[in-house]
Amino acid sequence: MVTRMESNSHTEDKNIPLKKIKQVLDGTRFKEFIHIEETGSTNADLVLKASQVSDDLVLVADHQTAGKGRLGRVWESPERLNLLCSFLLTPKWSKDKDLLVTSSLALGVVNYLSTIGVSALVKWPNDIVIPESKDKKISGILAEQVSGEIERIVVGIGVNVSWPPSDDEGPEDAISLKMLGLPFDRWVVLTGIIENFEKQLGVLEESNGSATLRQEHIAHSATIGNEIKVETANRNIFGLAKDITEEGFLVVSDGRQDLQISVGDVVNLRKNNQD
Ligand code: BT5
Repeated sequence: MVTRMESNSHTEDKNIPLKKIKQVLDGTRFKEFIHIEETGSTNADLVLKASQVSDDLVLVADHQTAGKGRLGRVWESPERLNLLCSFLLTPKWSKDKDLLVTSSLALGVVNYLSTIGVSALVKWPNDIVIPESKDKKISGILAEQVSGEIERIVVGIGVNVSWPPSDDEGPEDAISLKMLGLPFDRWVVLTGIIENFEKQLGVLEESNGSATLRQEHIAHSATIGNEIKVETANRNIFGLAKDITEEGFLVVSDGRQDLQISVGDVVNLRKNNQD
């Protein structure tokens, strides 16, 4: 089903390939696609909606006035140029796999990008970066748990598609498909990501899904093998990024012991096989 969300929705927008989106959704758990012209944050909208609807769904906004990153940070994007999308999910997996929703979406995006010739990696925990462009960030992911009678998860993704509109304005440390020479339409990117995310959620649901995702994450990691700094809430940890656990934790060896980190920001200090 394809619907409008609020009165300012532009679902009638002729540029949105609703037929194609519906076709793609038909093969997935997502029962509904909602498009909205402007909102604060698509994640915040779905967190509110989680108690009102039981279906899993996809929400896309043309513009966010308060796009959220992790830990109170901001996700920036000009109107209509990039993909701003959130998914509402009902976990069919055990709670210990919840953290893996972020890596499932990240790997889905990396797999999709490879189909259009873009080699991308996952910078733990939630960034998609382009190694050939000094690890500039093309996409970020934010997952939020919504407690209630039935647990729900909202996972949002921003993908830089056609940013910047002209050659001279560009986001610092960010890169887009357009900057990589790929003039893509955000709706094409959306359908590709939905298909690939659904596949990864299928993997997550398998009994050995955590192990499979761990291996895939390590194989597509921009973090493992590097000397890193991890900024956590109470301290900075310096060491070698050694491993990712089946729960999605980063394992860092600080020279004395291996530490498992569930939340933090990674700064790559020295890359493996470089310098
Ligand atoms: C993220 O946070 O990367 C998660 C971003 C999730 C955004 C989506 S958009 C749809 C959905 N609705 C929302 O409200 N959010 C989600 P974090 O790891 O904290 O990174 C945030 C940092 O990335 C910022 O502090 C900037 O440095 C940088 N940044 C902001 N906008 C960017 C962009 N468009 N491209 C690359 N980097 C960006």
